[in-house]
Amino acid sequence: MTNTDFPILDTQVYNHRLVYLDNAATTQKPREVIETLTNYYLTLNSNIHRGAHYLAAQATERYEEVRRKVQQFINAASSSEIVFTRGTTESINLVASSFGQAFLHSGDEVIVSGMEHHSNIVPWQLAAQRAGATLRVIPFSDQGVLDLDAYRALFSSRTRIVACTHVSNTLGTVNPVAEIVAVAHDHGVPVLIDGAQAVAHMPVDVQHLGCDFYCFSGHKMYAPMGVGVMYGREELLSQLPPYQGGGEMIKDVTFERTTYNDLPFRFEAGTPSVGDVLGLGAAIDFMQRQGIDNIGRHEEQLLRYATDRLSALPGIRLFGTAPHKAGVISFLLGDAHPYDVGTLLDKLGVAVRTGHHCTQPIMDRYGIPGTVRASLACYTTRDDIDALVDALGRIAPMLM
Ligand code: C6P
Repeated sequence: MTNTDFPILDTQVYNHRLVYLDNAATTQKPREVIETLTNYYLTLNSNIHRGAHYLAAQATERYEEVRRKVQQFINAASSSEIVFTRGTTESINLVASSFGQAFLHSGDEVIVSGMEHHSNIVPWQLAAQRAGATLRVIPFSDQGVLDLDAYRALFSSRTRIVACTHVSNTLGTVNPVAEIVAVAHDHGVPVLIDGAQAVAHMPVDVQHLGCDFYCFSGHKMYAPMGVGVMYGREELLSQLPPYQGGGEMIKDVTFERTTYNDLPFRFEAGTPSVGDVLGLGAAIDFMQRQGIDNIGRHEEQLLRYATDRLSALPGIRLFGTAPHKAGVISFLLGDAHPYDVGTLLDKLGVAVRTGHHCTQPIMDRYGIPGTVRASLACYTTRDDIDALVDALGRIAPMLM
């Protein structure tokens, strides 16, 4: 792979080479994904599932082909378990809303982990408020490792669902999802996994993990913004009421009553973002050509290199030092505000994210306002890490 696969990486920022280390926010898009999107609008654009004409039939076929591709990508048992959404946030809201309506009652409990993105907290809070249920929170250690004994102790006869992230977007921790699921299933409780930060970095097999729901965004795995996936195990998904009403999710409508469509269409009301879905298909092809194991190994080596180099800098504090991590490094430089660090890095061409990363409870846990976060992708190089470390060395005297 070269930069010609990712044209944007040739960008100059304030006369510096762009060093893009904000991949947990969104990855850049390979040329073939951009071309797939462009070609869709140049040659195929039409609404799907409804037109009686050539373009509509072609677009529908391509769209459904991507659904089967996603099924294989995460090893779902059936393509009807794959629901296209706008992203992880919409996927989790869909489950929290529908599951909440069907299964949450006054006095019930929802278990979430203490390292969730707001997208896997607030939808459950909303569902819990509607039902009169409460959230119970799995604590984590200073290193950023979930306390599984505490997790086991959280279960009660009122526990209805567990919602947990696969990989923390702030700490980088890779959580032991299969174990988390097994514990919940021992109590007869289903599990939703937020896979937003996992799918681009490691192979994901939903049947092996055993989870009941698995949610992710296309834009964090080299696909366009505007498309995401909600995987739901068919047996459970078929018991959930629709999330949104509208076209395509119905079989029959009168003013008195509506019968709903089969899975997965029941959960895809309205016109979907067809071009973005095709772009997701191209992104999966791209990742599979690189080899997801190869991407994971590459990022793991870089993470080790970056951790070693950053740890050697005077005054640095790392947040998230779990033994099993993905390519996310959160840190503070002395007492400097993360925003100041990020702004000065930007002037040297280094793009990082600063702030609470939509995980305010993590910041509260450590008693800090935010962190500086560097995050990796398949195109990240040692040169990028060196550029980050050199830039930090240059700005440190201004801030400390
Ligand atoms: N995290 C980050 O910079 P959406 O916005 O729907 O594509 O994804 C939401 C989301 C859910 N869960 C996790 C673990 C995430 O990391 C994210 C998005 C970005 O960390 C933007 S806040």
